[in-house]
Amino acid sequence: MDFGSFDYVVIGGGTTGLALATRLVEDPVVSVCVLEAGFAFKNLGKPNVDWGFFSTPQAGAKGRSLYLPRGKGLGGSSLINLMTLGRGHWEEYDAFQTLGSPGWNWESLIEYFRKSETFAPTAEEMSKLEIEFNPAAHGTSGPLQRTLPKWINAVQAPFIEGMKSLGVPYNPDSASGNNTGMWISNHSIDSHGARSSSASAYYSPNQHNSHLTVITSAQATRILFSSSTDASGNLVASGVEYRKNGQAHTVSAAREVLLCVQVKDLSRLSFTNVIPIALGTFKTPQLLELSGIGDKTVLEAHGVDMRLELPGVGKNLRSYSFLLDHFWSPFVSETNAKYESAEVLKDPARAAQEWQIYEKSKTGMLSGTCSTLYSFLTMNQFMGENYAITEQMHTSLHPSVEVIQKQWLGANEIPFLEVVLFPGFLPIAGHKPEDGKSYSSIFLALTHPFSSGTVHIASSDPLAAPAINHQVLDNEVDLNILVNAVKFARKLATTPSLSAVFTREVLPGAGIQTDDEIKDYIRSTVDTVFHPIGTASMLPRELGGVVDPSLKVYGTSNLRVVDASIIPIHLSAHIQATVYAIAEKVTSHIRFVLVIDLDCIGCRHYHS
Ligand SMILES: Cc1cc2nc3c(=O)[nH]c(=O)nc-3n(C[C@H](O)[C@H](O)[C@H](O)COP(=O)(O)OP(=O)(O)OC[C@H]3O[C@@H](n4cnc5c(N)ncnc54)[C@H](O)[C@@H]3O)c2cc1C
Ligand SMILES: *[C@@H]1O[C@H](CO)[C@@H](O)[C@H](O)[C@H]1NC(C)=O
Ligand SMILES: CC(=O)N[C@H]1CO[C@H](CO)[C@@H](O)[C@@H]1O
Repeated sequence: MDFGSFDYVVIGGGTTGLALATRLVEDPVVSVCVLEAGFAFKNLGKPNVDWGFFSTPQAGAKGRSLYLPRGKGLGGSSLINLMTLGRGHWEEYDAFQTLGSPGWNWESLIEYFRKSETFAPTAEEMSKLEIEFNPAAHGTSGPLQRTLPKWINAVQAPFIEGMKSLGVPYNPDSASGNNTGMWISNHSIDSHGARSSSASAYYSPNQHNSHLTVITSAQATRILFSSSTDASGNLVASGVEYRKNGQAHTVSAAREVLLCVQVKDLSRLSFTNVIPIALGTFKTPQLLELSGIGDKTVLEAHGVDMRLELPGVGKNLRSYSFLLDHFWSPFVSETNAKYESAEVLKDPARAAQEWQIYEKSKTGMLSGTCSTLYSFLTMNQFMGENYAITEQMHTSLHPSVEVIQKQWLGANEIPFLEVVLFPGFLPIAGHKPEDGKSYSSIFLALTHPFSSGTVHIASSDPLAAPAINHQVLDNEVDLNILVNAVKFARKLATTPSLSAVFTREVLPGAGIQTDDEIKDYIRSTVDTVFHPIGTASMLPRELGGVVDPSLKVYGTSNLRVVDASIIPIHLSAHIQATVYAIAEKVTSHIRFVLVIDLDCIGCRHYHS
């Protein structure tokens, strides 16, 4: 069955997919269809939806398979993420350009960070949290709602003092291009205390727009191509095959546009009739491979006919790796009982009381994620004398990315470690808090790992999960950075301001002292921060790139990838703000081209 024809078919109604689709239908003559594998949720705050992937067994993590949640449903991972908003360092965005993508730099992205968000703190909040900000870097009328925390744990003040005593400065505005130091978190939470996701922020206000068609429970299985290529020999995507209720269906891009452009100039096709893929870092390379686009050996191994050879598909997966098992945090300390920790919520009476506070005033422990202080440290801020890292060391990074990261290692400007205070015992497999005690955890994460992995199809069955292999900690550089991170946390715990607060080290624990013991502890507890990128990298084609600077898949006329998989080098940031900015930037780009292309305007009038 053929569902119909549209100007754009957006595959994936996740974080970027919905941002892109709803921006495109702002142009009243444009029609967009979104295909989403999951459902639409009435209660946007608490959907229980997760693809629930696992990595292949990781040699660097003692053979463990890491749990890799991914949101499934309208809103994608923005429905289940931990709502932290942040931006990286300006040089990290400029690196996109250095790596070969003109126009992708901090200066140009800042406009789209602003466009995506609304941030309106009160003067009282700002003085209480010692925040000053450059208004030019913050948005005031975008869909995504960004707020400051309404509840701050009492351990935070001595923690800030302890960090300062080790030379880590407080940063009053981390979102203006310099994110080093400590700062108060911002979350994708609205002023009523509810999650702001791409579903609530972008989709809800547009759900009755008749130019926007959303097909849920529709899992894309293959991209369809026209039998002939365009004038430059590029593949022309003509539609998408998808599965709904066990039945195969197809959806096509608008025939009128196709026809009109064919008559005039086929090279213009790339500007209309576009099929953006927004399935996220794990599923985008899978759909490309299922459609015959990718590395020849991978496709052959699974009996998929090759349509277009692009060896970079599914390679260069970069992900944060960090110390602790289930979610994060290697360092846990028992905390002086006068400081309450998240454990108090296990008492049903206390939890009910906190719910009441939240319901009534949208404040209290349940109004956010409890973590409100984030720090991003440059090498000299935590490595001490211990730079056991040289430029000669072996890594599994893409060579161009490796050159840049090695420069950053020595320069002490770009953060290499994230340190987050959590007022409680983070979930760590095999370890549990004791009843009645208070805890604090310090989450220690690599921001620029030197290991990189792959995502490929594991079979030609489109409904099967892809094989995800991070190759976590496959090199000594990452391991040494984390060893020094653990030592830094230990030093922090014994600073004068924290020694009376952090009363007993629980993890790694007093029995773990030598570097080898710490390395072993790291391998047992390392896990990802859920920020995978890079499996359809925006890099030059000859360097293994999959998309060009307009996010068009090389060798195709009208296929684009618009999600986290295009990011070619990692950032010292939680990535959702960047992912929204990418969607905003590419929409502006597509629409700009439509406006200046007079022949295509003719097509669109004909179409509408
Ligand atoms: C548990 C968790 C916590 C996180 N915490 C944070 C945080 O606190 N701060 C932060 O900045 N970032 C966080 N992240 C990361 C951030 O949320 C993601 O990087 C971002 O949402 C990715 O957006 P995306 O558009 O690339 O993919 P997604 O939002 O995952 O969208 C992909 C969409 O495609 C759909 N889809 C997949 N396959 C198909 C198919 N074949 N057919 C049709 N549809 C399909 C999916 O169902 C999904 O809706 C977290 C992520 C997770 C999973
Ligand atoms: C970045 O911010 C930190 C914290 O405010 C500050 O100490 C540092 O000097 C800044 N770096 C630059 C290059 O401005
Ligand atoms: C990471 C982030 O966006 N931090 C911002 C939180 O809000 C304050 C207040 O404006 C800003 O100064 C930070 O830059």
